[in-house]
Amino acid sequence: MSEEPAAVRRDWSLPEVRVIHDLPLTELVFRAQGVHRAHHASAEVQLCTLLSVKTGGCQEDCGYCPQSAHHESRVEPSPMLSVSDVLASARAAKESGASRFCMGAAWRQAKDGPAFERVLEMVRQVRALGLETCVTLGMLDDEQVDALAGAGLTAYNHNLDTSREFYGSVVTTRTYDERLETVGRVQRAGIHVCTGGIIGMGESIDDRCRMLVTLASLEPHPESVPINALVRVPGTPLAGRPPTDPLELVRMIATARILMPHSTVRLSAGRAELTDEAQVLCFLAGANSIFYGDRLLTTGNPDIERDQALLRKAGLSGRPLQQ
Ligand code: SAM
Ligand code: DTB
Ligand code: SF4
Repeated sequence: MSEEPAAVRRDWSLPEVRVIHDLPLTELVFRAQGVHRAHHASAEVQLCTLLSVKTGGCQEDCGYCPQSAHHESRVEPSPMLSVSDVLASARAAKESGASRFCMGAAWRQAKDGPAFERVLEMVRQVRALGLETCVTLGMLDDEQVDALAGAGLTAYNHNLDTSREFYGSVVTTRTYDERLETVGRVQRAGIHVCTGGIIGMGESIDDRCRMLVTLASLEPHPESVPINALVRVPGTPLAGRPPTDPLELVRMIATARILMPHSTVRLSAGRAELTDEAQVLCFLAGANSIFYGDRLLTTGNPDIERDQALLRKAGLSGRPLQQ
């Protein structure tokens, strides 16, 4: 913790962010690492395990997502998991060293009734294990946000995905403002917000920087910021995109770290295609969280043994449980 903490800003302009993003990579990573160690335990990585509790058949048309009913991606809709199945996965995640358990549902918006009640019970019981608990259920109204807060939810994931300008090229069934409204509701209820985006969908570098400007304008800054590299799933409209250059991921992570010094920055989807060296460069650039476990929601992730070996080789350790 050698540097004076930089003042947190919420008024970044696109040109300012673009200058940072485009710095020589060594300079950018050096600066990001300085911010990182001023605010975080520099050898600690948060391990979050993801579980899809309601898979497929989603009404939204998000171009990247295999769970959309609009695409040919052949993720069969499946019934919602039981609370006891979820709890068994959460216990296993805890035993493997995860400190956060994140549950996803392929919903446009959470609907009141038995399914939502079941999610609340999942949150209560996962929380009772001492794990941080996160859910991502689509759009929420005020009552649902309050119910989730009452169940002890730690964080709500709701990604902005990209810039306002590029958003309509990827999703047409909801608006950017609807996304921001849910994020605002969650923040007002005092639940931590986990919000970030995806690179590699055909957006420009300015689009990436605009998304970071918007994320860094939130009050408070998001507690966590997932940076996903597009997983190109056959049958989705974005399946034919070229692979994301890992160094572009490094730039994005470093810029997010500099803009949002206190946030946990998560190196999220896309790790299965990254080498150990590329991942370590992401950690050097300020990433301090990963999804940990053999699967993301419907696609693969490095297995636990590979991640444990990576952390060991790099001399990093999982963030301890905070009781
Ligand atoms: N249905 C809810 C929603 O959209 O908010 C929650 C689940 S949704 C799958 C959560 C996030 O996963 C999306 O916002 C998107 O950022 C990310 N995601 C989905 N498919 C992806 C893909 N193929 N590659 C990278 N990230 C993806
Ligand atoms: C986030 O930013 N990435 C996660 C989590 N939040 C919910 C989801 C990644 C999904 C990748 C594609 C899949 O496995 O279906
Ligand atoms: Fe549905 Fe979420 Fe996938 Fe969009 S990202 S299609 S809202 S599950």
